[in-house]
Amino acid sequence: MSGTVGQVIHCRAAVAWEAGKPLVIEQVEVAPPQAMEVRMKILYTSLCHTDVYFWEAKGQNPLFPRIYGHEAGGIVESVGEGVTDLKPGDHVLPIFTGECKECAHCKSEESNMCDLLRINTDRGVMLSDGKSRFSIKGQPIYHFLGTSTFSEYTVVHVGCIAKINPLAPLDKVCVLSCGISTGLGAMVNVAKPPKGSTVAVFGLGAVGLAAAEGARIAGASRIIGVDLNPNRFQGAKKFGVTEFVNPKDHNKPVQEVIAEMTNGGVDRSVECTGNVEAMISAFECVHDGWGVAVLVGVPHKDAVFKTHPINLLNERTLKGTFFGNYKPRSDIPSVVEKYMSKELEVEKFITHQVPFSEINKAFDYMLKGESLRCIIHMEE
Ligand code: CXF
Ligand code: ZN
Repeated sequence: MSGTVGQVIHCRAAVAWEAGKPLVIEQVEVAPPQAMEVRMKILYTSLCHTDVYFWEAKGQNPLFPRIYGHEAGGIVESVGEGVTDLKPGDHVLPIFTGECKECAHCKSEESNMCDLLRINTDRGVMLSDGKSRFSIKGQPIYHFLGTSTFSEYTVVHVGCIAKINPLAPLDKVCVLSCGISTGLGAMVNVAKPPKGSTVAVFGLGAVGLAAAEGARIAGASRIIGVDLNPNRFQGAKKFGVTEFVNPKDHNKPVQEVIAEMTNGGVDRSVECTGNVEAMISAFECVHDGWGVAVLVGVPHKDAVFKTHPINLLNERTLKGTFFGNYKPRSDIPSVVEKYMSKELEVEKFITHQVPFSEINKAFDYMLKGESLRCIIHMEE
């Protein structure tokens, strides 16, 4: 690897030239890392809904050409000036949001919303100099979420990199760099269900199933899965879901159905769809006196959450969370350790695998709703 230090690397990347059009594998140039940056070799990456959402460019300013991808695992190739805690050969997960360790958020035990490095979906360049590290014959290609992992090599700010146990299999733990940690953390860090409690999870995609997995780990006695798609119910049992409610099967609001099933409401609920009606149901289905609802799903930009204030006065708590309240550098290594100690299972989230040259298949599986996570193997 040392032969490439300080040099431009020529490698393959999957470039999105236009919104919604298949990615094209191209030869790209990847510039060396600048101050506080790390250049890493991606070994495995997986597709998350956020990649698909921005690639489709529905309702936002599209930046093209762009290299998508943010859930991944790999190895440090070289580091820029000022990077002291990472060295070539370290095993790492890039994270779409960062931790500078210096701002008020990073210094607070309660927040992971770093001022310097928090997610920015509109930026397509590196923070330090406003330039891209990717190009094709000199034409700049935009970054995505500061990670751009659909490339054999990428450049990431050091604050957006979690250094993990080198014994952890990267083809499995790569899924911990976004969706699974988001759902898991929402449950174990924010909802915190007491042992034996009753929990509802709205949305049984990868994030919701990770929330269910968190409830299982916490020792919840009943985990009620709520989804409009009955095909998801069978598979959800593996993640600890004990009962199912399909709102379409009832002619009253699902919060009333759940209240009847649970003698007044669940102790905790986690919402992972982003649909504002589901968010309201998730809040109103928690028990008065102690119930806590946690919002995770990303709503439509014009959505408005509406509930009668008495629902709060009656001692229900409404919370929201971002990336499961995990601080990327400080906390994600310990999530990897939960996998290593077999407390957390990640294999069951991995439903598909494709070689990098067939990355567009991963988009098809996700768009058809067939996959939870599809691992893309960079080395074929
Ligand atoms: C999401 C979280 C909310 C904003 C967009 C990104 N996380 C990763 O996929
Ligand atoms: Zn994601």
